[in-house]
Order: sequence, then structure tokens, then C-alpha cells
Amino acid sequence: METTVLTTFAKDIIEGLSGKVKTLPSKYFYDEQGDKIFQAIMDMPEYYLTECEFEIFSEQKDSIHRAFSAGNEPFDLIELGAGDGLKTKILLRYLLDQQVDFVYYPVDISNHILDELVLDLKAEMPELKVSPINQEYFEALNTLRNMNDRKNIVLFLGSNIGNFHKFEATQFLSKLSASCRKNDMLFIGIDQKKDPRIIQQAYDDPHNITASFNLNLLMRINRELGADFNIDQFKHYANYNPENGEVNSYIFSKSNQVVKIRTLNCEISFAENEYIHTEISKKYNIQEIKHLADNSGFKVLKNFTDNKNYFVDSLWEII
Ligand code: AVI
Repeated sequence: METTVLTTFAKDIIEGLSGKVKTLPSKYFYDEQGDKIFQAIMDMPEYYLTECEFEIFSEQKDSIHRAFSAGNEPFDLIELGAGDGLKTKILLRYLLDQQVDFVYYPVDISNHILDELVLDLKAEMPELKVSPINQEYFEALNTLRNMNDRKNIVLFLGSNIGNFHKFEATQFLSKLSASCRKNDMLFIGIDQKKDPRIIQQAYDDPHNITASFNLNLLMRINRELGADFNIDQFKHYANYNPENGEVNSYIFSKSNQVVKIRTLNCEISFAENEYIHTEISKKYNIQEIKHLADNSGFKVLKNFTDNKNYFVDSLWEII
């Protein structure tokens, strides 16, 4: 298993760095170090997304519950990419207090993340029925098809959908709707378009935490593939474009330089100011969210927004 993961990682890295325009997949941000830095990002005030979604869950948990159980229908919760479950915990606590009978299925490909989450939940909410699924998202939905007979509410929070280009988001969501049963629902967290300066600051913060998150990708290549990236010779750059709603993140080379990747036995040249594209974080407005749902086999049932109207948790049904 270890070897396969490393081989896929190595293959993706070499492929991304060998192209005319260099790119690295943002999914590789999240090694142990990257998870810690991402936690620090979520704790900083400039990264408003976490606080806004937290507020939606805290202040509207009763209406969220009512919308989930339309007509008093029983349901189970499946969370794709559960992480530390901070927002979800508010909802789980509330549902338990209301004596709702449900199972919580956190889904993640990282066993380590799931183990920590389950330990944490068992300590905090011993009465919770939690059943972790250590699989890819779609595999997990297929597993559930034959495992439970309640309606599934799929949670995909934290604006994770923003890390896809629009066409990829539509593809992913279409696959998701096709993997669901007729009366299942999707509860999806999406960051909204807003004052560009607010968005810009969230991805180019004055504490340089996002910079270290981005540059950790090079450190990871050093650690896992024996590369010799000199981090001081690279810098983070993020730019929000209000025309397409995308924040694009890059790592720029500060000089002409050559980097060796020992285990792959190769050298990568960088010209001064040459960049590696590392991430896209796309923002949507309410109209675009409706289109996204309509084009991927869903229909928007209800939008839950925070007081500033920065973020939306949108509840979708299958059409
Ligand atoms: C995980 N994802 C939704 C975050 C985002 O906002 O795109 C990752 C992130 N990148 C920089 N800051 C946070």
C-alpha cells in the first residue's frame, strides 16, 4: 500500500513539474505537516470561511434539522472528507439532544484522520452511533447503498468543492447524484463571491501561514522523494480574479535554479519568476450555485447563509 501511494505521488509530481507550465495537485498539501498548517489557517481571522460555516451550524441547527427530516423522515449522515468534524459536531450534538435516531458515517481515505475523529467523538459523545468508512467517496456511497435503508444526507462542507474547476465540480457532483438513492440529499458548503479584498486576504494572509501551507508542498517533495528544494528560493503568490471567481495559488521561483529529485533521479530547472500552479479555490454566487445543482442532477431546496452573507450551506435534493 505504502509503495503504491508513493508511486502515485511520485508520478504526479514528476508529471506536474515536467510540463511546459508547471503544476502540482492541491490534494498533496495534506500530509501530517500540511494538516497542521491547514488547522492554523482555519484558526486565523482572515480565513473567514470556517467561522462563517461554524456560525451557520450554531445558529441554524434547528432549521437545518427540520430541512433534513422533511416530513419526519428518518435519515443517516455521511460526511465526505470529515477532517476534525468541528462544525459537524455542533449538528451531531444537537441531533442527539433532540433524541434523533441516526448513524454518522465519516468518510475519509486517511485511516489516521478517521481513527482520531472516532476517538474524539467517542470521548465527547459516547451515545453517538458512528461508523467510519475508510474508502474513496464514491466507493463509500456504493457501500452504503447496500448497508442502510434510511435516506442519506451527504455532507460535503468547508468549500471543498471550490478546489475543483467549474467543469470538474459539475462532473464530480453529477457522479455524486448518480451514486445517491432517489430521496437522498446533499448538504454542500460553498464560499460566496464578495469584496475581492476580503477573499484576497484569506489566501494571502499577513501571518504568512498560507504561504507556509503552499510551500510545504515543496518540503513534502524533499521529505518523501529526497529532493533538494531550497524553500528560501521560492515564494507564495495568490490572486483572486473577480471575473471568474477563482483564487489561483502559485509558487514562484526567486531565481534561476536547478532542483534535484534524488529518488526519481531527475533534475528540474526553474527560471527566475517561473511558477508552479498549486491550487484553485473557486467562489460562486447564489445564481451560479443554482446552475451547479441544476447541471449535476440536483435541485436546490434551501440555502443557509451566515449573517454577513459570505458563505452558504446549500441543501440539495436529487431530481
Ligand atoms: C480545503 N480548501 C477548501 C481550502 C480553500 O479554501 O481552498 C484550502 C486552502 N487553501 C488555502 N487556504 C485554504
